[in-house]
Amino acid sequence: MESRPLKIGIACFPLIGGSGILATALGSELARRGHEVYFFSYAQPVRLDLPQEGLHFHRVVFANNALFPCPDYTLPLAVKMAEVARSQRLDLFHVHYAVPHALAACLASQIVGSSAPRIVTTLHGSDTTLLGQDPDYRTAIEHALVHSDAVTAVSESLRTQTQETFRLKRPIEVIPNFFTPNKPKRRREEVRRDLGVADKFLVLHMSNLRPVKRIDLLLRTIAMAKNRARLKLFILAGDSFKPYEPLLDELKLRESVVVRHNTSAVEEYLEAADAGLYTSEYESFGLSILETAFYGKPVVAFRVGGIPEVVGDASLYPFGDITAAAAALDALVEFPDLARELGEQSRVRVMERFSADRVVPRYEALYRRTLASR
Ligand code: GMT
Repeated sequence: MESRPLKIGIACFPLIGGSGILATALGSELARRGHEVYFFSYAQPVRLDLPQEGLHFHRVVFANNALFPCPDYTLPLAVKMAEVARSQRLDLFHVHYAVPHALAACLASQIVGSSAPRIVTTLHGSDTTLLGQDPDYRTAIEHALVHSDAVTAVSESLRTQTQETFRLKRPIEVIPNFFTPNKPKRRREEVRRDLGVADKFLVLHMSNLRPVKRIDLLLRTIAMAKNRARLKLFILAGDSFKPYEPLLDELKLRESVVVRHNTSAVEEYLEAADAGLYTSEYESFGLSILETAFYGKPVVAFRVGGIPEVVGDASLYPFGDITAAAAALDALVEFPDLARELGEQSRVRVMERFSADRVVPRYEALYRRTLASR
């Protein structure tokens, strides 16, 4: 198969959130492998380090024409993608989420005409789990999936759910997320001192705090732990923690919880932690869980969505069983050697399955297959 470097347009959300983080990491890896990568988004993705050879960023400005009562994103995105596809002769668009990115790619492709880039769409979850249930969006998502040249899902669980939701005839390939740990800039002891955790057992939670993350269950799990006085929950929040302040007081957890906001340098906190706690009611994959495991920290979580595919089944509990989750945390606090051993097992597992070297070539192979079938 031809192996010339490719010109790839990536459309993603720029926010702290797994899909944007994955798309950004993928773009960087592809550029490092010699491809030219063009990002499209309304802001520079949080972990996109520019300048890097082979990486380009095209900002999309929301259209706020006085003729229309509300701003529009999909049209300006499609136009920008079409312009760059023409001027740079892009081979393909790799879009993260059907709405709005694959739809914009479909429109861009129609604008460009016969030399249009191929479209690879990666599903991260909400196209299927949320918008797929909404009649206002469902048809649009189906259209985008049918008109993509290839569709991938980040877990087997999401693939199954997508096939059931949309009854698609087309194949969906599972290509899981990957992660490359960075070396922390500060030492573990320094970070722990800064967080005021001293010799406490540091339990990390990283998320955007959306309702699906069930922060109520996260706090209640800590409140149930027998060893609550010996641990600290550190929440790295991608959004405001304000809605959960009353529950913090109700559960008398002020002393047990530290919250920090919007940081892209997660590695030093991952290194400083002793374990991870995730209480989502659904995760198509759970990129934060993968990141936690990559730093050798044991993860306590519920057995939902794609999480068992990431960390295996052993340390997972039925959704909502905070008694079991709290008992698991207690055991880790009481037996720190066990915590380290479980963390190490988890690290070996994820390194084998979810390193960039394992996963990125699968995307490259898919791109080449898709182009070959033109
Ligand atoms: O839920 C989030 O944290 C954000 C969301 C996103 O769009 O970034 O995450 C989704 O995509 C990630 C990357 O594939 C997955 O790791 C998350 O599990 C998925 N979130 C949900 O399924 C709720």
